[in-house]
Amino acid sequence: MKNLDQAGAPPRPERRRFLGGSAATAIAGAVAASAVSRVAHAALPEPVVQAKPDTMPPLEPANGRPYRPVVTLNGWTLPWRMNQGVKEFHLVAEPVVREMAPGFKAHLWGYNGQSPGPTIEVVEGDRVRIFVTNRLPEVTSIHWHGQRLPNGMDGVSGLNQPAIEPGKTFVYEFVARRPGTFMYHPHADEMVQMAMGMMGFWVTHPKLDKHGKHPLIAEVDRDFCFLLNAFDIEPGSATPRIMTMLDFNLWAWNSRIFPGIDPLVVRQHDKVRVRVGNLTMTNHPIHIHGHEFVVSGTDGGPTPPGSRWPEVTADIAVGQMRQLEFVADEVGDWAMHCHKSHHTMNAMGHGVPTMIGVDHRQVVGEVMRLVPDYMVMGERGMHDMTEMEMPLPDNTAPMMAGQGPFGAVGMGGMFSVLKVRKDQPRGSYKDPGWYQHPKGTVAYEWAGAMAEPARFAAEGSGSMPLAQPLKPGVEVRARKPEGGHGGHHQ
Ligand SMILES: [Cu+2]
Repeated sequence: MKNLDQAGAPPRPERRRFLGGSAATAIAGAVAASAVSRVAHAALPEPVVQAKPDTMPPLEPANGRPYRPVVTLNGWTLPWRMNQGVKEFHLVAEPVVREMAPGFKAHLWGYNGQSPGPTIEVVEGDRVRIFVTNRLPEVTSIHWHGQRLPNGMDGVSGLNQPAIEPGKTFVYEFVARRPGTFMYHPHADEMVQMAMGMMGFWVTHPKLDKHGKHPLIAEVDRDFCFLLNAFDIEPGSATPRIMTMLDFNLWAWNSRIFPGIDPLVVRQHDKVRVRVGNLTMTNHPIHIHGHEFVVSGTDGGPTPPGSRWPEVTADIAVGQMRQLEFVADEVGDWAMHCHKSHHTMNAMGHGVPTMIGVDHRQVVGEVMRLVPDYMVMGERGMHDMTEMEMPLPDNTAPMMAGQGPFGAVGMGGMFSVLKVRKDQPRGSYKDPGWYQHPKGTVAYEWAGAMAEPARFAAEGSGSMPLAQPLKPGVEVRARKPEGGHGGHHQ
């Protein structure tokens, strides 16, 4: 197995030991090239594995037709070899340890060392041959979600092919007929294998005309992609519960959770494309601050320009893919996240009652005499959770974490930051640090006199007069039910 190290990064000592010297400094393209020279005549391409959850620089195509490669958030692109005009890839389905956030490692199933598996990038019209080796303890198969291909290559085990037994390698071969954004995932014991993290991204770049253009697919400066995925991992454990149908507790982008998700770094005025695929069991309204985007493509391909309209949130349903495109013309650190608020939190106990407005001072004293460690959560909202140093079981992601330039961000899960910078070098994805706001452009505390609130005099009473006079007012105090996971399904 070959290891792919980060392009240009100095080798870490432990990696050097593992790789034994020169290979550790190889850049991604060189790895691909050496893989070709060393095994060009072997029957099976040597699989390339990735040991780290870092965002790898775009993999410039070393051979085949040129294209502008994508950047997989906290992921990488699988090198290939050309074999008599066919692009050959080797995917290995296997158990992996994925760092989902610093300090939190999950035991998942994936491909070539990571979950999700590596992104596969090809060009419209390429003939593609993919070797799939099964190193799982049970059968698997791969379905190439969204592709036009011969029926026997569609990967539904039992329907289109026999399932791949443990230890066996199958070969898929087809022509990438349609440009766009695709995914791959098993179609054997699907619920378990997808709950364990088996999935990957696939991008087919367009074939261009003689002017280097495509009528519906624009060239962009930055092209990001990630999959939406979800896990149910009890705090303190490392392996997902596989029988969970809807009640997941970790909402991830490429099996990473905030603050473990890398920022999307762009240069001001860059044309940016973000490709998102949803392999969770619920929809995710993906929201970008500071900019409007258009949906330039779906699962079915590029959208005709006349059908596009500006939005700031795109709902991405289960099994769907969307391409969001915009010009990043506003500098700053812009939040980008799923708009379901509980998807921007990490695992927590669900039976937390609403404590806002409940004064605990007396009760706490009473309880603390009985339980010295007793701590009240959520009395003033849940923000205290971001600063509370609560004892967590080992290998647990904090519920809401991440430190920004002004304090705790109070987010987890499906959250990242779009960093737009005027002086970001072209093609550089290096994190520029926090945005330096020009003087006078940050919200600030009011220090002057407070005006008395002017109550609006003519309050409405609905569209019709009441048939009966009102009884004296009743105040409602809402409180979430305690215990169990009921009613928290999506
Ligand atoms: Cu969501």
